[in-house]
Amino acid sequence: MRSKMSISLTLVFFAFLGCRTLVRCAYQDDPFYYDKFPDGFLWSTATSSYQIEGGWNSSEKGENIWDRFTHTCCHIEDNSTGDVACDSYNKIQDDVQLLKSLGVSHYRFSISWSRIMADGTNATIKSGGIDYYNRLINALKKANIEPMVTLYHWDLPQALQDIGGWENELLVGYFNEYARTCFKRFGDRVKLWLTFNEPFVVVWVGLGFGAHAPGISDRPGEAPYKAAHTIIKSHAEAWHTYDNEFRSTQKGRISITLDSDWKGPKDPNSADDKAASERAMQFKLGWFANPIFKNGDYPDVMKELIANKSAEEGRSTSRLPEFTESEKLRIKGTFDFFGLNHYTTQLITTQYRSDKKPNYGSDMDAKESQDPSWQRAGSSWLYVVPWGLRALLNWIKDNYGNPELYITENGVSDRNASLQDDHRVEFYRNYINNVLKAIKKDGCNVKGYTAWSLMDNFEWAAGYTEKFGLHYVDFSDPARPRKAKKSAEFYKQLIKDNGFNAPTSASAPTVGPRHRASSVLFMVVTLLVKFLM
Ligand code: GBH
Repeated sequence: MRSKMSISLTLVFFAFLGCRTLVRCAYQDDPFYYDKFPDGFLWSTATSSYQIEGGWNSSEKGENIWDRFTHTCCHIEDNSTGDVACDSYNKIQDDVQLLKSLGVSHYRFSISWSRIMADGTNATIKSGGIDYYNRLINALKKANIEPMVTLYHWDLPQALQDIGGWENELLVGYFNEYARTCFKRFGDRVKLWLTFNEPFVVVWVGLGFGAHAPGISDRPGEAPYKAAHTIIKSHAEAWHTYDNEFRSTQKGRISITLDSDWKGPKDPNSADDKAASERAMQFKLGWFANPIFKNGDYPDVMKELIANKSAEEGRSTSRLPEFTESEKLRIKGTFDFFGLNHYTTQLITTQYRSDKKPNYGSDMDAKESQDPSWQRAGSSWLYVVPWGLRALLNWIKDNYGNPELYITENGVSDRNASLQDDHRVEFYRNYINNVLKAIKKDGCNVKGYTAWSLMDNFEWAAGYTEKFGLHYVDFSDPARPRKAKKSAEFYKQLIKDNGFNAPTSASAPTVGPRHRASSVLFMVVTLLVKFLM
């Protein structure tokens, strides 16, 4: 009786106060939140080697899988290549100038493996490539910008693909040698490292359906699992190499960057949709995060579903490889923070496969769709759903013990050459506001944010048709001039303010004293109700 009364009392206050600090309302209904980010919050922007550098055969650089892929017809939408791209190989000063003007504290870029080791091994170390990254890192340090360096952003030396690529376990050793060389050569100045960028995309888009290099698509139920297995071990070994040989002197931190969409239940009130959403999250983010950030092994639901389907297909073993007990111990906890790339959201329902064809895509018994009201972008897969980022950050907090987290990519595309990119300003404003809410209202341990990308660049299979830049690049001009878009000005101001200043006009929605008073009142009542119950 008394508890029933307390519940109705609580409900009345929920209704009275609407979406307030202590009320769990739907993220999408939560109004814009004006506040600052915590002191020391890290602001960054990112690029990757193949997408910007060009100089594809300079300084004895070896061929990599993206050179091979783009030089072979017809994988790229506009038949373009990264041969010149933004010509960043010759434009260090220009790029650093853009970064200085933005006022970022950090710059995330990647090292091209085949620039450092032409065939991917110690036998072919190239001083020209090492020299390029030394000059870039020194220019950044001089400008007071901290480098955040990704070792592998998809451009595998072709010679290593020729022996089977990530499906060959020998790559664990080769990657470790490459990582060690980078720590040795650059670690005196680089204090933030990422082993892999988005291993999911490497194994699924590259080796599952083949839209990315090396373009393998004949075994979508096997190759991705096998390659992921090698990548997870490679990551773990490189982490241990840093931990054992470099951490005490270089005092940096190292992790991996995983990409994840938010895969929410289509009907949030349906238990079946919620279970499907959970499966989809575990099959995408959990595939890599569960071993590294949780227990050294794949998520239970993956092990179970893939084993069942493998048996159904008449196999004696699961298509999902197993880690040995000592491998699990070696993998578990190989992170110093959580690196996260995020762009978009899908709605998930259950769907069982109709055939017995082995395919990662149907192993999870889930189907995705989008809400028709969601705004589109220049990429067909990218729907603008700002609250999805907050939902995802909370899912990570709840599943992996609220690790320190850096958002290492977030951004939006268009197909315009316009500098008036208002839609991108809105995108950043709303996504970053959801990061702020995740920190301040939900207690997520987010330490930094990175905008993708510093400038328009080679967008993989889409070539130069999809643009993600804060800066416009004229790819028809051999000098590749860069120009700030409106979004660059917006990001610059946001960094300067370290958050969102409340609008001054009286009519604008604010988070003022009235809100604070109601929050306090609400807190008191909640405590009272809890006490009574
Ligand atoms: C990131 O991937 C990458 O890290 C970055 O290099 C890239 O430029 C940026 O996002 C923008 O895309 O259309 O079927 O070929 C984000 C994940 C992976 C999403 C590839 C789009 C294309 C699938 N992306 N995917 S398809």
